[in-house]
Amino acid sequence: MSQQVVAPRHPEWTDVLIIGAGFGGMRMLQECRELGLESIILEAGTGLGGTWYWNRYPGARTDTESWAYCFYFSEKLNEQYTFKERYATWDSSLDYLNYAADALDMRRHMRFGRRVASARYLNDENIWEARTDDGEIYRCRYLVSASGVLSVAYKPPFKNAETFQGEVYLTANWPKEHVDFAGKRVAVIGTGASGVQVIPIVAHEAAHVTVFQRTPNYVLPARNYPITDAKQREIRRNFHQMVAQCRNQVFAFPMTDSKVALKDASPEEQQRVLEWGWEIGGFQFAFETFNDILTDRESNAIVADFVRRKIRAIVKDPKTAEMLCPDYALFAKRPPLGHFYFETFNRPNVSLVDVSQDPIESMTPTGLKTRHHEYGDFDVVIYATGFDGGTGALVKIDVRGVQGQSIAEVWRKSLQTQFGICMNGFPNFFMISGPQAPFANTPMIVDRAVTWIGNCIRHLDATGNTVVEARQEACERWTQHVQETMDMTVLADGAGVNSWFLGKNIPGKMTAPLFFFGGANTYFGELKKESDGGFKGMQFRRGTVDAAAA
Ligand code: NA7
Repeated sequence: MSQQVVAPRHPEWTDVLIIGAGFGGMRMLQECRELGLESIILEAGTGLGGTWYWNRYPGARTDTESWAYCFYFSEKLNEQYTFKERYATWDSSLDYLNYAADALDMRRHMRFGRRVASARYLNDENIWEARTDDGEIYRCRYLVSASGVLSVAYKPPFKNAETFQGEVYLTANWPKEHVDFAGKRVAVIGTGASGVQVIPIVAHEAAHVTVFQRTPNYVLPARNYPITDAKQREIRRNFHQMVAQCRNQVFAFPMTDSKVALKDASPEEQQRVLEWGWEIGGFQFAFETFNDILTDRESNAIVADFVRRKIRAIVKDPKTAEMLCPDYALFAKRPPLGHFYFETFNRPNVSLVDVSQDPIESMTPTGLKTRHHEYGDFDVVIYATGFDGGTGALVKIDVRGVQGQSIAEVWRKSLQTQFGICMNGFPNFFMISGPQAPFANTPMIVDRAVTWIGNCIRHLDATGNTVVEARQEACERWTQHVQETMDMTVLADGAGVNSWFLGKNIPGKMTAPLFFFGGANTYFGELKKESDGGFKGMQFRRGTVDAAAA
């Protein structure tokens, strides 16, 4: 077999090379402009949008209110945009990002169809060199990864997967062409946030949908609604208030954390407030009702019981209802928002199969086999089986630091970062939404991280230095803090239920908290403290920056 030899091309120079043209990459591009730095974004897709470019399955939408899932640096940008629904569909999110790219003239910095395969730090020149998988070479002063928290899809390696004769789709890599389910028998594997969104929509069209569930989820009602003109005016009027609200909320949502502990309320008051939360929907159910749901096990158990009662009230078949009832702490796994999810199981064309004790092992030409059963007769199989979250994207790229060590090797031994933004041994390298940053309303996390990166680069310049990296002690401190804060919440229980917050959903992946759950608002405070205090956790020094070597 002849092997294609790709001739090395002349490296292209830019001050900042950004990987990924989603929210993070675009926000970084804006910061580079403010810093007066030239930047290029390399994007694997043929268009911008990141998550919303790839996850275009029917039903895909945000779980954050659309008007708070945006760029926050320009009121004018949002004033001229009309949000359509409480939760933006994938194409509305894409529309917003495309609108922003045009309004801010960002496209000329973006190169599409470029997948970064490797990046290495060149010690002598103090520059980064990145290569795409088709052989392009870029050199830069700063390398910024905005490659996404959930961008590497996980597809379980079922035996004989290739023998299935029907159509196969992955929610995380959905085709651009319309997929027709009319009259088809569809199997959906997975009931996380993606499965929960796709199942009700496909059920409207398909002849039959069989849902294969391994772990049931606490699906909270989203209570979506169209945005009226009056609501739109209110959104515009309250822009700054919304930004302030997000910065103060534990998950950076546009809501106000309750100041009341459930355990301090009477049983009647508990039920009254939870009913209110259930009706108002979304994450307000968890955050505007009581403030101890994530930290107090007894309070959590009362709320979990409340949700189970709702499931039993909605789902008519008692056996199905029981299968849909989770028995672990609410938030030990990320609770999805549902759009008539539980109601879907009352449809005559939807059935639920519990594979928790009888795992799926292989595919057949017409369906799949668990250890004890065979399920056949499917025209379509949809995998909604999640992501190699947090670390997946950077592990896939061969990123090498000062000693030639790869991020994959380093993280295999121990995951340690400063704020999920930078690492020891990887100078002038920044991660946007890297592991150990909060998992919350992503655009806000990204916004604060990029502001911090911008200030760090300003500090570097102001001190006459050219090399910056996180101090090892600072990374150890942050890692310990990430662990301790996680241990203070019920999220630590995720270890027992395959939580991707801990890397438990990927067989063989090291288990560690992949996100900071001490509160997004606390995180923003920590970032500010570090920046205002002169970046004590970072070490700055002089090195050559040899653009001429590029
Ligand atoms: P998730 O939340 O990781 O869900 C993946 C689902 O796939 C989940 O129900 C898994 O069951 C299931 N799964 C994974 N492997 C298997 C096998 N081998 N057999 C059966 N079922 C399996 O990913 P999503 O894409 O839904 O959501 C990820 C995030 O994206 C979401 O939280 C939002 O923030 C956006 P399990 O629960 O592990 O037992």
